[in-house]
This record gives sequence, structure tokens and C-alpha cells, in this order.
Amino acid sequence: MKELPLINRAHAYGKTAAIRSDSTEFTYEELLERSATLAATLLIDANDLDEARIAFLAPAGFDYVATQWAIWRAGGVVVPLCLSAADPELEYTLSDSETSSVVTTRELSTKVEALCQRLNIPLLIIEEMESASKNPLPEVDSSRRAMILYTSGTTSKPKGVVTTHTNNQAQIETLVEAWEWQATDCIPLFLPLHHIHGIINVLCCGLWKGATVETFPQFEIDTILNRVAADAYSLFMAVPTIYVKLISKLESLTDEERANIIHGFANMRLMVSGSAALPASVHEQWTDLTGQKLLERYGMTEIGMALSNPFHGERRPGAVGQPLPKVEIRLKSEKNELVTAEDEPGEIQVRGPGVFHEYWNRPEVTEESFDNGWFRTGDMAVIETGYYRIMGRLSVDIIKSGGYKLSALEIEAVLLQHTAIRECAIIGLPDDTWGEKVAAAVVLEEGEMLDIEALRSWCRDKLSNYKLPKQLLIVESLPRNAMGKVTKPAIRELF
Ligand code: MCA
Ligand code: AMP
Repeated sequence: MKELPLINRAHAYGKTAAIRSDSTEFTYEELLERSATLAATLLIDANDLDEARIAFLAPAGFDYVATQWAIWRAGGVVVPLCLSAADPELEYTLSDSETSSVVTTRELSTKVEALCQRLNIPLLIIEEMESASKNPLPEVDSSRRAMILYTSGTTSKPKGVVTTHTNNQAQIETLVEAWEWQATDCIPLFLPLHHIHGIINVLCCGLWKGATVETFPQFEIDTILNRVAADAYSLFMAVPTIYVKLISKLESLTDEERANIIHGFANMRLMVSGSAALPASVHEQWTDLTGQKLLERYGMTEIGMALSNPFHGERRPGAVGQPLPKVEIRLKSEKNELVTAEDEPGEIQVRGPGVFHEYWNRPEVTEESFDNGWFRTGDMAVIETGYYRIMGRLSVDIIKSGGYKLSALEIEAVLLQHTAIRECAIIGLPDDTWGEKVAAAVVLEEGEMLDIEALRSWCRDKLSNYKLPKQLLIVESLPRNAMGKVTKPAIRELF
């Protein structure tokens, strides 16, 4: 039977360690075996899940990967859930994706139990999934839908980005080729597993090539640095905030402690930064500290990775390099003309097999986001002596904080439910650690009072931690232009 390439390749890696968590190793063989059992349990008596959406909430590790593979092998579409999501966010994801069942671990089941009951969605507990069925698994063609990831944009609610297996495979193959992934690679995985940085760039690329992925429930800096000091890794991929945190941690250590760890970083064959702009100063500080030249790349949920500094050759601070293999890039000016000259800014547009299939259930939005087959990223860039440099986003309502893409409109919609708030505007304020941090300017109702702590605790059961406002400014009125539209650059000046 023809299997999906990611699964099929795993047979050849047999007893190699695929996943290492808390010093327990799980081989490719174990992944194949467990995912087959989980797939059979998901199928029950059906022959094929036929692209049913199966959401799952699992910490990074063997259970996560076995579940992901099981859904794929049974013909379903994976909808990975955010571990730190608040209830309304989970409800939105499950409803919008029209999820037919949720899979989770016993430990995390309390987080989704009541919600699943309310929405009438069956909840399956991984530890209890033991099918005796020996029914053959379906043959799943790569052209079928594989994954839905929720991403914020210029709409208030996140949109489901649907990729097919072919899209995912193209994104993986592009990176495996460009960054010369090896079967001998070992990489730590501490990024959240509901976004492609963690899922595709780290997890799937590693498993595609037969490498070992060492998982952490989150960015546990001390544990990870101990493993770096033990020379455990050949590769490292992180968002700029993590490099900022690593620099400040390394600087706080004694010379001897630092030297031990730096040795582990210096020995890696590649360290990558992406998901947000890496300030040139951070790039340079990292090189000064470790001797490593970070490779900065640019990507997006809808397209996978698009631009990258070279594996061999100059890695230029402040730039994102050139198009990756299989990725076509063009710049379009404000006048909608193709930019061909250097030093002229334009919107990045992308074409290629890695570009997503559709926004789930939003045909008009999907249509609008393409310009004659080219995906419009909404990011501005310029080519300078052969390398692309990202200049920023077309929309002020998109904030990148700690590598997460946030919609100002989504946060505003939540804040407006607060009885003390009459009007509000959310902006991203520049921040050395987080890239941008979420800040709220609010107009209060007559006689009301509010401080940042009260606001944050009120928001906590409505928004994930990383979306909570970090700064609050109370204003008499929001600055508006002649058309009555709130002017966010003017609000930024107020902070
Ligand atoms: C947390 N804190 C923040 C933020 N997040 N403060 C300001 N801005 C934020 N965004 C505060 C908390 O309130 C808390 O403060 C303290 O920091 C620690 O919070 P915690 O959540 O524990 O932070 P952390 O574990 O250190 O997390 C930082 C992190 C995480 C590791 C950088 O944000 C992360 O994993 N980011 C990666 C996201 C990612 O993978 N994005 C890729 C999307 P207090 O202690 O006072 O309460 S994919 C993508 O972008 C495209 C496709 C691409 O190109 O890759
Ligand atoms: P996401 O919603 O997580 O897909 O975020 C994609 C966005 O992250 C892009 O549209 C860019 O705005 C931003 N991004 C990713 N990589 C970089 C980078 N190297 N430099 C600047 N911005 C980046």
C-alpha cells in the first residue's frame, strides 16, 4: 500500500531515536506502531476519516507525534490546539474548524472536557486508545488536506490556514535541501506546536530526515542550556526573543559556566532565527558570544519558509537572504507594479508548491489574498545588494510579539466587552525582548477606574497569555483622522 512519504520514510529509520523527552527515547518503529494503533482507534469501523478535522491537545513529545501521524494515516486533518489557549479561543477553533473529535492526554483532559461536552464533540484520551482492529489503514493521497493552523490577520478572528500533504512536504523538502538536514542531526524543540515554526521547520523536517528531536514542554532555559553544554545538539531553531533571553542568561553567568555552554553552541552546525525580525545588534551580539553566525529566514503560516540567508555563504545581519528552493518571490509596488530594481520597496508575493490550499470555509478571503496566483503576504521588503530585507507590515493591526502573530482587532474586540471600557485601541510597542509588546489605549466609561493588573486578570480567561496587554494608557479620547478613523501611529506617540 502507498503510504504518505513522511510515514513511509520512517520504516527505514527503524530503531533510531525519533523523539527524546525527559531522557526517554522513542524510536521511529515505536512511532509507526503507536500511530497505527491510534489511527485504527480513530477509524473505529470507518475505512477512512475522509478529511474529518481531528483537533488534539498534547504536550510536545511522543504522544503529540503519534497522534499527528495517526490522524494523517487515518485520512484526517490535524488541528493542533494551543496549550495556553483560553476557553473562548478553544471553542472558536473547534467550532470554526468543524472538528469531529478531540484527542488529548489524561492530564490535559480537564482543559477540554466541559467544552467538548457543551459542543457535543467526542473526546478521546490517548492513554485509553487501544484498538484491536487490524483493518488496513486507508491509502491517503498527498493532494488531500492535511492540517489547519489558526493564524491572526487583519480580521478580528483568526483564520484556519489549510495545507495539503503536498504543501507540507514541499515546505519540508525545501528546508531539508537548503539547510542540509542530516540523519545524524539532533535538535531541541521548545516552540509551541500549533504553529509551523515548531511543527514543520523543527519536528517534521527532523522526522523526514531520520534525525532526533528532543522535546520540551516549553522554553525551559536552564534545562536546555544544560543539554547544550553537554553538546547534545547539532541544530537550533528559535525566535528572536529566545536569542535575547539566551544572551541575557549567558551574560549573567560566571566565565566558567558560560564557557561550558558556549562550547555547545559553537559546535552546532547551524543556528536559525525567524518568525520575527532579528535585530542586527542581537545577531552581532550572538556572534560575539558564541562565534555562531545566525541564519535568519522569513516565512509565514500560509507559505512556509520563503526567504533565507544561505547555509553556505554570507549571513547578513538585518537581512533575510534570497528565495528558498522551489519558492518564487516577487515584489509589487504600492502602484501594483512589479519591482525589479534594487532599493525599491514592494509587497512580498509568493508562489510555489508550499503555498497553502485555502482559508478554511472562507473562499472569498482566499480569493482576495492572491494576485493572479501569487499569495500577497502583506509584508514589505526591499532588495539590497542581492539580499531581501523585511521593512515591516502593510497593516498596523498585526503585531508580532515573542514570535506570535497577534491581531490588534481580536484583542480590541475582547476589551470592548469590559463594562468599564468605552473605546480602545491596541497597538504593538517596540520592545527589545519581545520585538513588540501589546499595549492598550482605552477611554473609560464615566466614573470607572482600571489598571493594567485588573485588566490582565479580567482578560486571562478570554485570551492566551501572550495576547494580554502589557501596558495600559487611559486617555480622554482616541486620536482620529478626518474620516473619524483611529490613527494608530498617533496612539503610539502617546505611550
Ligand atoms: C509572555 N510575556 C510577555 C509575552 N509573553 N511579555 C510581553 N510580550 C509577550 N509576548 C511575559 C509573561 O507575561 C510573563 O511575565 C513572562 O513573560 C513569562 O511568560 P511565559 O509565557 O512563561 O514566557 P516564556 O515561556 O519565556 O515564552 C517566551 C517565548 C514564547 C519562549 C519566546 O513566547 C514562545 O515560545 N514564542 C514562540 C512563538 C512561535 O513559535 N511563533 C512562531 C509562529 P510575568 O512573569 O510578569 O507574568 S510561526 C511563524 O511566525 C512563521 C510561520 C515563521 O516565520 O516562523
Ligand atoms: P505567522 O502568522 O506566524 O505566519 O507570521 C508570519 C509573519 O511573521 C510574517 O508575515 C512576517 O511579518 C513575520 N516574520 C517571519 N519571519 C520574519 C523575519 N525573519 N523578519 C521579519 N518578520 C518576519
